Amino acid sequence: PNTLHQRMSEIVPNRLSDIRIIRTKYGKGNLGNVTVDMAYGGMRGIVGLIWEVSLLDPEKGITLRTHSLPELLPRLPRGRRGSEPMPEGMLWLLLTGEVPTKEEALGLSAELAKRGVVEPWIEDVLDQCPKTLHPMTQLSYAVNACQHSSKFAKAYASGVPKDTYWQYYFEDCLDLIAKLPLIAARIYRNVTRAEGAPPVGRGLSVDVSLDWSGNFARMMGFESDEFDDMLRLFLTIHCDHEGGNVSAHTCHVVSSALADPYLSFAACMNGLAGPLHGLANQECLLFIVKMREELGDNASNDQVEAYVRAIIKSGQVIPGYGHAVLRKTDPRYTCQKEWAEMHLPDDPLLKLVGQLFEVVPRVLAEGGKVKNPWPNVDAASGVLLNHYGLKETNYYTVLFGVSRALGVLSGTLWARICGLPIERPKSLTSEEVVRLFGPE
Ligand code: CMX
Repeated sequence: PNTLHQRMSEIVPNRLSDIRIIRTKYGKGNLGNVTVDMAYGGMRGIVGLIWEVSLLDPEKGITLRTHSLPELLPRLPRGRRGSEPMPEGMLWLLLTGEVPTKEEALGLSAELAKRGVVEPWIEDVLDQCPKTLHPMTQLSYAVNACQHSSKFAKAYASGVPKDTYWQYYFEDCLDLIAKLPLIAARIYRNVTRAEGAPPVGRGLSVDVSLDWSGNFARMMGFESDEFDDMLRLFLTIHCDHEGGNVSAHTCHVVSSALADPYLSFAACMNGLAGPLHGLANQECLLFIVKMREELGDNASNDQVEAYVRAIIKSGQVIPGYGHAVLRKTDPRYTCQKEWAEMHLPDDPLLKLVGQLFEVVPRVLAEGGKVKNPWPNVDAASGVLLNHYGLKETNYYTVLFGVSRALGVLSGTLWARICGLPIERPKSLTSEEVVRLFGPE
């Protein structure tokens, strides 16, 4: 079958010619006005980026290369084991715009397994991290260290022509995606080891007969087929959420200075580690567990509502609810909730997830301050992980990050294919705002 690189090499020239035509025809099109409030307000609503691989609709949720999640999930190829789609298929789709055949996805899976090696000194660096160093910090640290073997950085330094950059960038992206399960599993094993036990040391390696998720699960120490399938689903659906969110945008802006994929993705992970973004999945499970401790297993909706109101009154946010762009229930929440209802219907935490869904949107909608009262991707994911024994909440964002590599590296690779220039929006001072709009 086609390798991903062959298919990309066929697609790239056609797509570049399409983009040239689009720019000639519509280059002067106006994408909207920017107000002073938008500049102070986190740039909400300002269209200022091209991100080829996904688009977020406020009502319908994410479309990945024009496919909505509910439409896409049944169509993505399954591997030799399990019944959930392989994230490798999602990677193929994001990069090429085409749903791969099963053979193509399996070929990519085998290629990633072959590339899944990490320099031993980086393993040693991770083994020397204190157990208490946050797993996201360790992930960012290790990804930065992998920059040592960047093919793009080396090619750039040797002066290769600009229109070949993407080829080296592509190599780095696949290498990095292939290394992530090994890095992330080592972090998991190290942070969860018993007090006084030695770090992982040598002996953690990718099994070429397993897929990307199966390898990740096995290296973390999980053995069940159901866990593998849950991980496949998790890694498939967390991959991308268009270009303006903190993690994707960070990857994009850092890479626009021609920093290689390792440096760009490490920066992206630092953004994902913020509590208003990826860290919310950790915060969300902690919130649900604490609520259960206080209310017990038979709480009424009225009790849940009183608990939620008290949290909001104390000035905290309800993790897992709200979104900067979405205005309806996140389809990524829905598919995780459906999985949970099928596989862990009696989990007491799942019951609380359901009760929160009945209570929180109504409470948040009161007063009209919160623009989106509905659940986002993080509202249910922790309950799944916890159910299968992955209880270390401070690790959850690492899983989000491993999945996010598929989307942000695809989007960023396409930015390099298109030769987008270094990013440099204009900023103003408050004095300048007054000078522009104020009285003499
Ligand atoms: N609980 C309580 N208050 C909330 C809220 C929530 N879940 N969501 C929004 N609000 C508040 C905001 O804090 C803000 O209050 P102030 O004006 O007092 O600062 C007000 O409502 C308006 O916010 P908004 O315009 O609706 O939302 P933003 O675009 O500013 O922020 C987000 C979006 C996601 C940061 C916010 O909804 C939030 O903090 N949610 C909880 C954290 C979370 O789940 N994050 C994960 C998002 C998905 C992801 O990136 O992984």
